[in-house]
Amino acid sequence: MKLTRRARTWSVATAAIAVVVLTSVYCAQKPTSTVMSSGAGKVYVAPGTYDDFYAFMSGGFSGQVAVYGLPSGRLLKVVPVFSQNPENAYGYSEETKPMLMTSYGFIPWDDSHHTKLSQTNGIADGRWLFINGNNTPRIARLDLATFETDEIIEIPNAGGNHASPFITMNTEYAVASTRFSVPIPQADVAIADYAQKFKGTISFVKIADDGKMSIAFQILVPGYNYDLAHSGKGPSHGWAFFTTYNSEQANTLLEVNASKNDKDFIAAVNWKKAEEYVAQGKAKDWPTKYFHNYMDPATQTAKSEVISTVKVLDPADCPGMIYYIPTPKSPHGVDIDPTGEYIVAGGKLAAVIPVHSFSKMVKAIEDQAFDGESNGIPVLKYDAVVAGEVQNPGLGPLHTEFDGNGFAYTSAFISSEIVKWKLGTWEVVDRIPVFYSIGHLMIPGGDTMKPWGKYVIALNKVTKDRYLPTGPELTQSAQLIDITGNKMEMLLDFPTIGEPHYAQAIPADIVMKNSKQFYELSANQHPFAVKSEAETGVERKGNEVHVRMSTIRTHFAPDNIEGVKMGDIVYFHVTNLEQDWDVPHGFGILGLQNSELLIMPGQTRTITWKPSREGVFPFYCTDFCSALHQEMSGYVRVSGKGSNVQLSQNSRR
Ligand code: RUQ
Ligand code: CUA
Repeated sequence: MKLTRRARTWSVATAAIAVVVLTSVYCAQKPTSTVMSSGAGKVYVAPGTYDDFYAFMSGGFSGQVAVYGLPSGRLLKVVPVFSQNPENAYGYSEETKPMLMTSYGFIPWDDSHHTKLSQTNGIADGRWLFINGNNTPRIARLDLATFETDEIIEIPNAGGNHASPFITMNTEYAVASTRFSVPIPQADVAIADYAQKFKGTISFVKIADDGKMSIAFQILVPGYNYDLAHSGKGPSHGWAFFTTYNSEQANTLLEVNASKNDKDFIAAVNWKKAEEYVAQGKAKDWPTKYFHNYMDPATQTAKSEVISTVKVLDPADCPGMIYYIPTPKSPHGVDIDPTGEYIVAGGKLAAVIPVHSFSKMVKAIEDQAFDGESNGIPVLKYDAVVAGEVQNPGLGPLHTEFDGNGFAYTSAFISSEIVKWKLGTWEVVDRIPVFYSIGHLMIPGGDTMKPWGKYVIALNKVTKDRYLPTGPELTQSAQLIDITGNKMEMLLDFPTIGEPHYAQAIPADIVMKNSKQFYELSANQHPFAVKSEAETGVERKGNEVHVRMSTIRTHFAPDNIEGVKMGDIVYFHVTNLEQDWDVPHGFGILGLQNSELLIMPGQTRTITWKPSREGVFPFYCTDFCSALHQEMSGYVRVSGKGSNVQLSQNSRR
């Protein structure tokens, strides 16, 4: 049946009332409409009111982070991280280009998978958000006062930074490991020599009190695939856990050859021990090359430093630092419950969900309950470590989140469902189908010591018939499910940007009180900043023309520029003089081969333009800033190479 526009308007506008009416009047006779209407009421956020949670979802192959409000599913912002973004010149402006520098050169794209909020005492604290770059191994840190990318560090000696960036409970480290083993250090070797020559690394990225990242050390590990991770908490604080697959060390036809072993491993790393070994000088300084890029807060310009050595620990020199826990069939996710005791593996090809016990693991290590070793790493006895197995958990269990009330929720990719089960008894208590093919799932705080519960979000890989068709590619999809009752209840479908992998959510009041409204103009130390229109001007240095320009409602200064010549590169350094919330100005000029600029109040941003022909070129503000926005424009005159038109400007001083 088709809804008429009127019917749709009615249903939205009166949804809140409908909940009350339908539940009270029709409840007894019409259970299905009650479910639907109460679902609508639970996600309805009235105009002018705020959502309860911020949700931060990875953009997958878009390389960005998307910020949503929950429960409405409203998209609030896309924060560019690993990919250029012409909407606001991220990765195009001179100030932000260094952020995308790597040892492979300037990289305009990456594939981002896992968002992680910073934590204090095991609770998400809303200061920063971390996310991994998977393809060209990197970790980014976003500042949640500005919702901008503040820092990106490259991870050397890695191939596919997938098990990343999993934060320790006081944000001491972000842990990261290589998904693909590679020759380390990189070398020209035969791929058939995989088993002899390829290795993996596990990296510990130190996070300073101000958020600054640095690579503390790396651990060289056997050449398996390291898939996902989580850091311990509470009693297991000081340990980090990584799933592995391909312990077969296959290098071709992995779907068959890496699925032969009955069990692969969870690598349990005692990072406090590793720190001791580093302090004792056990780490070797390996020559390497990686970039560390960060925003200088004074100039709001990204800087790159190139680092040429990294500390590497070899487990052979460091007894007691790493153990393998046998885990059925190519495990995918590894998730630690809020008490820090249970280590839940997502055995994606397994018929059960194995749950390991941290305290049993410690005891097994003490008792030396080993089952031999794998490439020099001691393997613990499965029975000595396992706490229980969840039977009948759905097909293809991948990831688990927790509600803080003793229940766990596991995504099952193949059977497209979320399965709820009880910690300790391991019994499945509820299941709900999702549409379709769920990957990650997320409960606000659901991987911390303090889950806020309320909802679980299914982050689905396939959408098929859930929305209006949009050609061959359909939007990716998230689904919001109420978990406050005994039965899970589907509330809402909403589209996502790129492919949602992992996500995080946090109560809105923790983040919103710190939100920055504008940059202080008086604190702007950008070398080309202007503090008033009197400081604007044009200057020639050889074939470079530097324009110090200002914007304020509703004009540019200068707004007429002459004397630019063919062969020049023009640098427009634009300062937004506004000191008010939500008044960015934009800048674009005819034939700009770059992106527009979007300049926040108090900020200076620079875009370069190389005129390709003689003439007079209009520029204008691209952001509808006021009633006289259409008047906010100007001209640049471009003359021939040998012309004697003097460089000049006409500003309104
Ligand atoms: S994972 S494919 Cu996070 Cu389940 Cu990346
Ligand atoms: Cu400034 Cu439109």
